[in-house]
Amino acid sequence: MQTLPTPPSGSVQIEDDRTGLSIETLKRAFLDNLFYIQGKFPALASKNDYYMALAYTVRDRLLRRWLNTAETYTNTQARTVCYLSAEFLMGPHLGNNLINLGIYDQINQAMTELGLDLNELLQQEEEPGLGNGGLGRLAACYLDSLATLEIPALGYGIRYEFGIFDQEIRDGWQVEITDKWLRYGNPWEIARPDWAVEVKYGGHTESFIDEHGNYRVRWVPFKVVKGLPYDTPILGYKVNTANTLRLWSAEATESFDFGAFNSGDYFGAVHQKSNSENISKVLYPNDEQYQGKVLRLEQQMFFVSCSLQDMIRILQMQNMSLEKFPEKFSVQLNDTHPAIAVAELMRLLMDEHGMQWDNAWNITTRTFGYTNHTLLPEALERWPLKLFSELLPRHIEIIYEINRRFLDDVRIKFPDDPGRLSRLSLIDESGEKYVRMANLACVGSSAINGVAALHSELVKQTVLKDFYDMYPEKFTNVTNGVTPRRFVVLSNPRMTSLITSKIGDNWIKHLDELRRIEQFADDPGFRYEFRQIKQAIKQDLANHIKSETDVEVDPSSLFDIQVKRIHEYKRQHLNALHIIHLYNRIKANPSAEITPRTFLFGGKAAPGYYMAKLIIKFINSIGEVVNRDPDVAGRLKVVFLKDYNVKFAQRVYPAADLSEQISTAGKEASGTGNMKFSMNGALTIGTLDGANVEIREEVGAENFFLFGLTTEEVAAKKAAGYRPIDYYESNNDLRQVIDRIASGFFSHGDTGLFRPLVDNLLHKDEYLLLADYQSYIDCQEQVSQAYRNWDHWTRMSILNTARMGKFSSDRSIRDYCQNIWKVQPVPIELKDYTQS
Ligand code: H53
Repeated sequence: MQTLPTPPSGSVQIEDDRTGLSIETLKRAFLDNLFYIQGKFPALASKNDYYMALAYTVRDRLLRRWLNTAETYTNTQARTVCYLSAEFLMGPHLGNNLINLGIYDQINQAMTELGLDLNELLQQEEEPGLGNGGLGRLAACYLDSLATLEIPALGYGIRYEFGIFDQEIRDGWQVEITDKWLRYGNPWEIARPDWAVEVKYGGHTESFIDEHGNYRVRWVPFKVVKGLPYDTPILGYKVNTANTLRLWSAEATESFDFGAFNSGDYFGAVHQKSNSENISKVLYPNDEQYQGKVLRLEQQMFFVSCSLQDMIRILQMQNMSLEKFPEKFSVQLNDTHPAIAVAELMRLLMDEHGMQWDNAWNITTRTFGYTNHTLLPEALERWPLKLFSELLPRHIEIIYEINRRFLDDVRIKFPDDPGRLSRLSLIDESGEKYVRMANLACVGSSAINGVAALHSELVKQTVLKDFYDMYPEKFTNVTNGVTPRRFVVLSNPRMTSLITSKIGDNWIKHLDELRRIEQFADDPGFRYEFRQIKQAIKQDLANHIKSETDVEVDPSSLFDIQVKRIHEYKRQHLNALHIIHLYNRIKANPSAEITPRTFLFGGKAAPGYYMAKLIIKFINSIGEVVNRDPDVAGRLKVVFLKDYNVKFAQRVYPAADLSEQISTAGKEASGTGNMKFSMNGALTIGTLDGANVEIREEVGAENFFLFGLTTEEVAAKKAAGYRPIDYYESNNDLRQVIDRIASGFFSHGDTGLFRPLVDNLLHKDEYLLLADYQSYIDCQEQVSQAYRNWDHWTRMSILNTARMGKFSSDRSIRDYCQNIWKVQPVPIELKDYTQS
């Protein structure tokens, strides 16, 4: 290693190798980390060694901000947001940290000078896939915005050893591969064994009278698991705030049961250990599908209890009384997954800290807010009472008491209404008994919100109607948002430079300022550059597709993209019907005028969701036929891109011309992919569902392709007895599409393969594909026509980007801070530890 020159005393400031930002210092620090952390020198180093050395170099530059932040929060006893979420879908950290630190260019330069390619090193990072889809990614965007807005915040979740599975496609089918993301180590986290806590399960409770004559309960558990926190710094954009994502990993309380070990039961001794560690082993891979597995409830209890105990520790460390809990912390429940927190906080306050019920309840209800993310009945969590009581015997007692008092309040407000009482009860007693987690969350929170304007209205009218009648003042809306740092600046550097060259870079923190590029929408030079950039990005994606799938796609064709979890309500198969419609048109008349299109799909299906997996096979099978039919002459290409994740999403959004947001109205709570596409200049084809409604309002109806039934129309159609077969029989074109599938044309003559899909569409069609079919096809025809006028298309595209300010997650977080959390920014000053 190079030795540092000694400066003449007092005259030269040496840049510290762990904080300095000059190219020379960065290079030196990088080589130092390669040597001392990876134990390699350049001749021996792998790409991963280089990635790790760079990650540590960047992490060093975060640490001062992180520690300054922690110190400031402690000294000021700052009010803090705690975001409780079973999922955090963070995506790769390196690129984002470079952007937020403002050192992307310096690092790029330093790597180039060392003969390395920064892009290659960025690709090397194994992303932490600790989430399924929208809900987990939203949590990650919110952490970015909380830090950027200098709001004291902690994200609390689970450090799954295996995140969302990697998806392979074999013979057109999805195959799941274990995600071993920790295999090469995780440079972004720091373990904090000092702050480990214990979580109890099972056993029984005993009551006793304490020395003050109070009735108390003692819980004698069957097993105790240790929760070990791992912290990851979350730096805001160009601020000194670095908040913490604290993820809990489960361990046995004793690595070995020495009793069993000494008596010769080696297996039994190790078994207890591995049993405990199972709790944080793997993320459940279902999105919006409740899974009544005991391990899942163990996971929920695990991270919730660890996190609440951690908050109490923080409070005590700051010499604050427990009474101050709701002033110190605002705790947000991300869906019902952490809803057990309501009972657990009650238990901690009463059983562990000797508080009386009324006081504990007052503290609890002032602490929590609950966000609802879905109306789908299959996603609503309800635990079989027996399973719940066996695992959490103390919590069920507390829930009964909450329920008893709550139902008394209901009786006062709504006398003689037994139906209402049974719907509102925390226990479902209509058949087999269940604990209703949404009801627990509603009773125990002071605020309840949906995630888009339409969704929040539907929440009040449908799933939580009785709660709305009971507590109308608790209900609000916070429309979702996404971070422009990751999804514009990092994903789309070319568009970022173009915009910044015109209006400066203030928009990155104040996305409303993007409006200022509206004035260039009619400037031919600007339009030209905007379009050139899109073309270049499409070319890059085309190259990637070629290398991944060997399919050649035309970068000047319309890139029509649908990437998201595969689910029937999201209607990837409606998109597929449109492809077959176009294909049939070509087959009927090979010289038909067809706007060339590349259809791109990506997304994972829950491993147990048969229909979703069949839809993947269906899309791949269509691609197989269409991509090689000489009549098509390359005008249509269909590609399913495997293993859609955050890293890949960042390449995809900027390359889209058309964004498919085609869920049945009333089913998609918000959607956030819709926002990421539009910010990057894609036009949307969509229904009046979720945040599409608000996106259309913002970008203007003339810059949005709308089709399909409204929520009310969907409900009316179903109420009137929807018969999909009527659409099949009365629409020739639709009939030809369905018949083509049923004939085995896309399945090598096998008429059985896609029969479940066809039968479902003809005889059930829960998501009304056939009812929306013609409207969708007509709308797609308008898209094709519009794309022929590139200049006008580009204008619409620019206006989409310019008008997306509302959908920055900074705006969402401001809404939460003002209306729900009541928390203020705490700016962080940089203190130089190296001098002290
Ligand atoms: O949450 C997103 C929404 C999206 C909704 C999604 C979601 C999950 O990913 C998982 C469970 C759940 O209840 C909801 O489907 O519409 O945009 C963030 O709010």
